[in-house]
Amino acid sequence: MKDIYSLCFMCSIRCPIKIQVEAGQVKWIEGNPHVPGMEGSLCPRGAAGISLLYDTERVQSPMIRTGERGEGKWRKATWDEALNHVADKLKQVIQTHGAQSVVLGERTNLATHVSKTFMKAIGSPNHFTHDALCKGSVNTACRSLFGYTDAQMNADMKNSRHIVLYGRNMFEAISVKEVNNLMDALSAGAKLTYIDPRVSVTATKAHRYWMIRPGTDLALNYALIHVILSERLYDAAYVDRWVTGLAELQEFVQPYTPQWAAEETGIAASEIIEFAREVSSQKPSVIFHFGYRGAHHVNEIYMRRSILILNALMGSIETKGGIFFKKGPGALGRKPARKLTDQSFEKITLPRFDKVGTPDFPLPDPAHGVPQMLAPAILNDDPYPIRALIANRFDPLKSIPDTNQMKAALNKLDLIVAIEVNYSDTAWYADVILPESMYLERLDCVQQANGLKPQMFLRQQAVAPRYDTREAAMIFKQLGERLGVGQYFPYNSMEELVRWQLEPTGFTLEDFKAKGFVAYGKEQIFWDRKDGLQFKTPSGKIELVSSLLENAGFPSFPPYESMPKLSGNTFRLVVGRNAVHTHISTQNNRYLSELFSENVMWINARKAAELGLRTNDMLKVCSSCGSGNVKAFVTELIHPEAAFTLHGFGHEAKLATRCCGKGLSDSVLQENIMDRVGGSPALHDTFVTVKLA
Ligand SMILES: Nc1nc2c(c(=O)[nH]1)N[C@H]1C(S)=C(S)[C@@H](COP(=O)(O)OP(=O)(O)OC[C@H]3O[C@@H](n4cnc5c(=O)[nH]c(N)nc54)[C@H](O)[C@@H]3O)O[C@H]1N2
Ligand SMILES: Nc1nc2c(c(=O)[nH]1)N[C@H]1C(S)=C(S)[C@@H](COP(=O)(O)OP(=O)(O)OC[C@H]3O[C@@H](n4cnc5c(=O)[nH]c(N)nc54)[C@H](O)[C@@H]3O)O[C@H]1N2
Ligand code: SF4
Ligand SMILES: [Mo]
Repeated sequence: MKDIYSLCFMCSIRCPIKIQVEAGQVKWIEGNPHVPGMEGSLCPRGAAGISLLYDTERVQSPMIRTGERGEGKWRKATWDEALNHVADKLKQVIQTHGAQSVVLGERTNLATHVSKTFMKAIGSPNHFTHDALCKGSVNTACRSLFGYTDAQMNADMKNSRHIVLYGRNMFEAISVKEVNNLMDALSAGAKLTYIDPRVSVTATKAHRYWMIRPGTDLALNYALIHVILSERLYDAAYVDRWVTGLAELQEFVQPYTPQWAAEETGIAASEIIEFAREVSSQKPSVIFHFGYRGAHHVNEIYMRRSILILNALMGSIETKGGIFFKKGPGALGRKPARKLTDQSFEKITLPRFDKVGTPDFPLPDPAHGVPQMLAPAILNDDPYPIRALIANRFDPLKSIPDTNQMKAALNKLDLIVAIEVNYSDTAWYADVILPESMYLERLDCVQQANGLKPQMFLRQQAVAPRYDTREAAMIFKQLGERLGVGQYFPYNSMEELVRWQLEPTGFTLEDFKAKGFVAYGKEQIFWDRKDGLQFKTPSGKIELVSSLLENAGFPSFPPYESMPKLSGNTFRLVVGRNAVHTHISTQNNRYLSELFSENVMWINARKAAELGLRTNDMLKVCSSCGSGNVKAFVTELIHPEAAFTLHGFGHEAKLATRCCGKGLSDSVLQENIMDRVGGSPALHDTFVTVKLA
């Protein structure tokens, strides 16, 4: 038995793992015992990686479509044949419509610098990642206050005294280290406050749980800020030194009293006041967690800013037990791993397909773009015709709101390529599928893991590929060569690429064998709170009145707009995850589909009684853009205005036999509406009607 240290990829948290291999077979996977917070533990999906490895329903060789799109008629192809086919089509598209008519969308991954290089090399500005769908508005909110993205920040839960989670369902929407840190904090006496219109597993572990009226967290936060400022509960020394715009904030929150918020949120004014006092007494070691998925409402950026502002008032930014900025090797005078995107490319002057970075859409992060603009851009040839889509580890049909709109858009394309491991719905709809080796079968690009201690991790290959599959970084290189830009890919194997990446770091590939990671230094790095906080805003401080927002013509504190009260059989659709599945990608996993095979719709018991609905009744659910059937789950554990379902079900790919046709896909119902300032879709701003099917 051999131990191999690697990184899980059953979801993109990438937990460090130890894989036990015997005679070329994976026998066991567990959390990497050398990594604090992992120590052997794994989530159910991580453990089910073995089942993905041995899955006979994976894509096993390159496939070229022979029937109509979505009909499911395929022929197997060799790699040469499939890559030549894709390269020839891309050449035609580029010749006729220009390189900008090629779009590449992917879930951010370790080889993202390779796919970005591919796009820069062919001259297209149109690389996007999933980021905005997940947390684009959180990203923009963080930049508006601190000049850093959410990805450059984290929370030191382990040392916190009070943790406040707004629908951050940590015990079900899992990151293993985070779960363990939260449990450690709770064992050490920290308090947990959890706010969600639905009693999630995390709610059941909290000291204080508020079943908030859906969509009204911003009202709650304005009232909390009101109390904290009027009772002077904030960290005055920190705020005086590091925060600008307090006077404007104070004036703004004047009308937002706890009594006002009680009406909007359903949370009693006395509880809001009591909580503000309690949490402030523990400052600065408190965390108002800025969330993970922040793609709920059209005013999302302001909700996320209000959470971050609460931290600023508590002085909990850049402190033990609070929120901190991640430090890179530069903090120790060292160098990070190289990326292919560090090379120089010809400048691309055309705007992006989503217009991010133009006056139309100034604030979302251009490193990620805005995926939900894809269908409107294709359908309207706006800003120009788009003719080819490469979807890498990403499923636009299920992961972007309004599936019907997306299908219409895909129908307009000359070429759809999916780089996949499974028959996802988008792969099923594609013209060509290029199968990637799954994570246990490949050496991947270096993971630069910045944090309190900068480190690097490596996904090391555990076993040889079972089928005729390749790594995405090799696929992009081989496509690049066929398009005449092979010089940007200076490697012939993953090992050569990783060695090239590591050159400036002072570490070698061999250094990763023992534990799967290397550390640049031993000590935690915090900046000096007296004089050394390095905010990247124009003022060098936390900008409550944000130059980023104001310079782009957006207010820092827009007046609160009340959420409409719902009645009858109309509900606000809210969605989320459970511990067993990853988004849209694990529903066909043999182990996980046995544990949980079909989503249901949570309906409040009192409302269900009014409407004559019972658990297991088949419901017909309609929105303005789609409809479908799903079973009812009648419960007191949800607010009467919300209807909740798990994301990721209702698969259409017939070769994914364990999940095809089971449950309902939320993206069919969700309207393609968004936070135009922050950049995220508003996944919880669709109203649905519910009746017996
Ligand atoms: N309607 C709706 N849309 C959403 C959300 C929602 O709740 N509702 N959630 C949003 C959020 S938070 C996120 S993060 C995104 C996630 O959106 P996606 O990234 O699209 O979803 P995933 O399930 O993570 O995986 C996408 C695909 O990656 C494939 N895959 C898995 N491993 C590999 C691999 O090693 N190589 C390759 N090439 N492919 C692989 C899977 O088979 C799957 O088809 O969706 C967002 N979109
Ligand atoms: N098991 C598992 N773990 C995962 C993932 C996965 O797919 N599966 N994906 C990872 C990724 S990419 C992400 S983004 C994270 C997501 O992590 P989270 O953001 O924590 O998870 P979601 O399930 O998307 O959270 C939605 C929660 O918000 C609640 N909610 C709905 N409306 C409101 C509201 O108005 N106010 C408040 N306060 N709450 C509301 C919902 O009821 C639900 O419980 O999980 C990560 N971990
Ligand atoms: S949270 Fe679970 S599925 Fe995601 S990387 Fe970690 S172990 Fe794997
Ligand atoms: Mo996400």
